[in-house]
Amino acid sequence: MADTPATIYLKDYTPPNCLVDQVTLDISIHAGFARVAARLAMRRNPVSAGGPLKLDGEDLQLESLSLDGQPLTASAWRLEGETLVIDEVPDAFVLETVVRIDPDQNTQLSGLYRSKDGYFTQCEAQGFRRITYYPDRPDVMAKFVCTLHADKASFPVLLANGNPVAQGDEDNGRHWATWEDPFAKPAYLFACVAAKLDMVEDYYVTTSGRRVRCAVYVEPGKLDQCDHAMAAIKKSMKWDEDVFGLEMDLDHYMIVAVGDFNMGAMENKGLNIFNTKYVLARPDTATDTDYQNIDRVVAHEYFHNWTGNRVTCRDWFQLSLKEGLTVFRDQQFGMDMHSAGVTRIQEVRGLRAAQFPEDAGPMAHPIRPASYAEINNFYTATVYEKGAEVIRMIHTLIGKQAFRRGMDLYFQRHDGQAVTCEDFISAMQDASGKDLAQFQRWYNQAGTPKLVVRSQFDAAARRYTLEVTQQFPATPYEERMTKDGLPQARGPYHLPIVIGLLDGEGRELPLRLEGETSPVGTQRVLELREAQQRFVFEDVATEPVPSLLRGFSAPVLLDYPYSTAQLTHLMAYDTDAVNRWEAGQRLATGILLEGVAAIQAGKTTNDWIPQDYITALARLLGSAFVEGGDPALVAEALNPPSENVLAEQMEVVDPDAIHGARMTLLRTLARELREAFLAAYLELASDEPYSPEGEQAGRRALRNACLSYLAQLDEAGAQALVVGHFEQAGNMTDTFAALASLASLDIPARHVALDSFYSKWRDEALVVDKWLQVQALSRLPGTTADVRALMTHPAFDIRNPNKVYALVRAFCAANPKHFHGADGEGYRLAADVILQLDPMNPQVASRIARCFDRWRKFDPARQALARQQLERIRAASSLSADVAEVVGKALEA
Ligand code: B3K
Ligand code: ZN
Repeated sequence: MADTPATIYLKDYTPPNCLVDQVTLDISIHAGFARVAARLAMRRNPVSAGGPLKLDGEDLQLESLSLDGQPLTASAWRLEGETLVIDEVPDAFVLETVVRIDPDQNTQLSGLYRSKDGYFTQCEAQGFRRITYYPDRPDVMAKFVCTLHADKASFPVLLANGNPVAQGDEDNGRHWATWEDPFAKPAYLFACVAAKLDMVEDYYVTTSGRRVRCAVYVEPGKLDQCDHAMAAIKKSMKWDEDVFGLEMDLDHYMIVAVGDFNMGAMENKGLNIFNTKYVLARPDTATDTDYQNIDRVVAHEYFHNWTGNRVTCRDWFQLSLKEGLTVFRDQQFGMDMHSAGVTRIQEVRGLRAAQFPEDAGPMAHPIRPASYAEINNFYTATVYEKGAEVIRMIHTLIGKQAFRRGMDLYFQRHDGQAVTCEDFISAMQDASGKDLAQFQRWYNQAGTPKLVVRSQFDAAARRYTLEVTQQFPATPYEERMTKDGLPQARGPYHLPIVIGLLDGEGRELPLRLEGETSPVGTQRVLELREAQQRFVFEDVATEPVPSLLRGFSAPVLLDYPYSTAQLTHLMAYDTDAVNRWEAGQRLATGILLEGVAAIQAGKTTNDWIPQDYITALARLLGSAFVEGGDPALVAEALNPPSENVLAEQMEVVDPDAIHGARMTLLRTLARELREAFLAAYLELASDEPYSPEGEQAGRRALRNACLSYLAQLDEAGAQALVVGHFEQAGNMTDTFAALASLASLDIPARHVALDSFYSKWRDEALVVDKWLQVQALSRLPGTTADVRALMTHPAFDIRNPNKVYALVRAFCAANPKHFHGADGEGYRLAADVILQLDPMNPQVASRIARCFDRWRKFDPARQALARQQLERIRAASSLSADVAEVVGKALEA
């Protein structure tokens, strides 16, 4: 059995005892190995307690070691595990090392590794130690100069952070290039590339007149897929100047796309490295969603240049300092660039699908955890998405202008530093005058709080009262911390409840709170601080319908006893797009849970679907076509909560009943609203030239939503419509929508479509991923076996993270009917992949392992099957810390 990985605690943080001022790297790449010579100009840290110099290293072969020009004698240094320890160092010194590494065999994709077109790096969080010995921690910030050497014909492009300073040819057909980064940075932001790539460049002139060269490097032959990413860079640069007054600080801003990459992208200073998925796009290869994701990821990485790079994290516990804030910034950018309502709805959907289950499961942690075993396991929905919600709450509580002043103050105080979440909060508090002491609980408490809201209407006194109670039960995180002797204090949260009240005609009421002399607008931010708090509205003539948590103003569960009539009222009249959508989701959830109960009771009818709901959806669909209608919002509203989100609502999850109820609802709606869906489908057809932007994409989203309803009809005519849509599609959005529907239909056209799609796109890796994904998500019986078979198809490669995500993670995370199949085959498949992948790429293996998180929510038979697989994984010899932590916590919780 694998060892339990050691736990690292925030409380144990101590400042580094030595600092690095200057790093001079010389990386020479050869077939089968690379040699890295590092010269570190170091000095003792005046604020540290002293002690030996310790340098992190991983998979390095040390060839030479010298201090101030003198080779170190054997007794002067030692290896403790893989850490290089030197007991005696002077106050200031130069340490030189030469190591040999093997990038060709680096399947972890952390450090320097080989991909199809050359060599690339990924250093966050702790990959730099796989390149050279170094104090690999974010609070050590140094200036870097990097020289690369490689074969010129095979790897004509040599890049590193900062500015190119010199280059030349050398013997044996090799060449070299030196890059210098003028900004001090932590090692996790180091990057270099030696590859054969095509490049497109453009210029952006900043407000202060800096001419920035923007370049996108991609696999040869793919320059026709770079326009959107390039436009996104320039849009992001402009937006950050306009909204936050933040300018690009370098002369070169480069994005390099690579097909083998563990995550989305990486914000290395001036040299971002991206998964191809977030760069390459052409109308026939990428969907509208892909285009939007590219905008967002490009913006995210660019925004990190200030929130993350200029001001970085003191230690990895502070990860949300840069990630939560940067996600918040890319979300604001998304809301400014696309429909604000739809953007926000998609975020809320994502939060419920990924973060709420995480907060309710064995890996629950606060946005700033106080301990971890493997930091790579904490690049989570909690740190990122809940982290962004926490920043958003500050924005709501103090207002846009004070938030901007807080950002300015944060940069004024901390530019060039590695800081903590408290430093950010202090800047916000000092700039706004708002006391944020209690608010900091969001950084330290795990779990999704629940707000229980009850209302009373006193007609005689014309008074409407909302009584809010907060619940925040302890999670396995708090239990674990208590066991570790670090009990975490818990208390009520400080949060904003954005609210409006609607009267019987759907009008917004002017809001006058108790103690105020006149109403202040029709929408208010109520500040909740107490475990129980009451808000009293005066001058209310008739009982209103409350629109609570508008814009999803806090990441909480809301318990308010809405009646069906109130929900349909909100769906029709709420001025807040998120709450209009939310009302529909609530209504659908209630109905679907009744359907689940009916199926569990052995009923096969659909009489649990109220006619009112069908009428409400018909009205909703119609609203897309009236003046001012928003087809994209309607498309969102037509999509009921996913099976996974419904599962979170159940005490014991019944994946078959949930699937059955949801499918019955979709089929019933398809039958009842057939004519409306068909009319909308025809009306929304367009022969405009493709653009991924705004209105056109919204119309496509609604048209494809109608198509997917029609595809539920077990009728030749409807199926022919889907096949026709596939055959005539003029862009990947339409092609993919039709293919996704066909993948769940047991008709000959399914195979014809899948085959023709594959033969057309077999050489376009990202499109092949889509082909794998639609099959992984199929509802058809036999899907688990199909996924297993696809794992041996030439299109699949377990060493490529995108392939694993497209096929295996899609199956495990988004096909609950089959992943949780009663025969246990889904669990076995996942475990097989985790065990095979862990020795190659623990980060990706660990992400698949997270799919077991909710295993205890299922019935005893499924629990037994899941436990069997979890135990089987845990029993493997030499399991990575990544997988060991996830599986260990899943079994312990
Ligand atoms: N900061 C990187 C994440 C790197 C994760 C390494 N395991 C991407 C991002 O959030 O922008
Ligand atoms: Zn980030």
